[in-house]
Amino acid sequence: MRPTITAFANSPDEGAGQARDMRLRWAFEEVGLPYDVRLVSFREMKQPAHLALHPFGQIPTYEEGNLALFESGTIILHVAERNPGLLPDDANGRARAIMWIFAALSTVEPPIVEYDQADLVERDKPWFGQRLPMLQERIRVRLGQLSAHLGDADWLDGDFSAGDLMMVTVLRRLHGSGLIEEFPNIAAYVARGEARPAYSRAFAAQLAVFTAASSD
Ligand SMILES: N[C@@H](CCC(=O)N[C@@H](CS)C(=O)NCC(=O)O)C(=O)O
Repeated sequence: MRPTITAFANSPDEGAGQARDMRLRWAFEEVGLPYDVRLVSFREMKQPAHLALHPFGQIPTYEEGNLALFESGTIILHVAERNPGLLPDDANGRARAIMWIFAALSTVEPPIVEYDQADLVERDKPWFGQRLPMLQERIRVRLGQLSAHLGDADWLDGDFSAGDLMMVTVLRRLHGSGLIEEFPNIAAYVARGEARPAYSRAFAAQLAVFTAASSD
């Protein structure tokens, strides 16, 4: 059954591919699954109809028949488990790929989101100048550890998997910060993910929403 996801009608990143529907779009493109998108405004996201799908009033959501899901990690796992291409066939390899989804979301993403948020809403605060280096250092620690694990491998564990898809989307949030460039193998890893044809199709689809909204 063809799923429907929700995405920002007006993405604050202006089509830079940071909104989390990008993860879903990329996964659908990797496995060749057609999907529909329902665009929602910030106001609609906080209304009862959307809150019934997503109790925290966010995007993305995923609907397929009578199944409704939220949380990008859950949705990626759901798609990866039901469609070949994003998880290895062997049980141990699958478990490790899933481990990397969790690592991306629960170990690498939190300091990156905290840095993003501070950059967005705390720039005019008197403590910002002191807090920023601490936030950057937390990210550097994680990137250093990830860089040591990755070494000169193309992907985190064998072939490209849903774990890489999630990790690359998380790391992309650092574009413009200069932090990725401090770790050349991580920079190359992110670029490798972004060079995948499925990634390009997903990016173009998300960008098209911004382009259409800004020409209205
Ligand atoms: N943990 C959630 C985070 C979802 C999330 O933060 N969504 C953002 C867009 S990328 C959002 O809807 N922000 C608007 C808001 O929180 O009001 C996931 O991975 O799906």
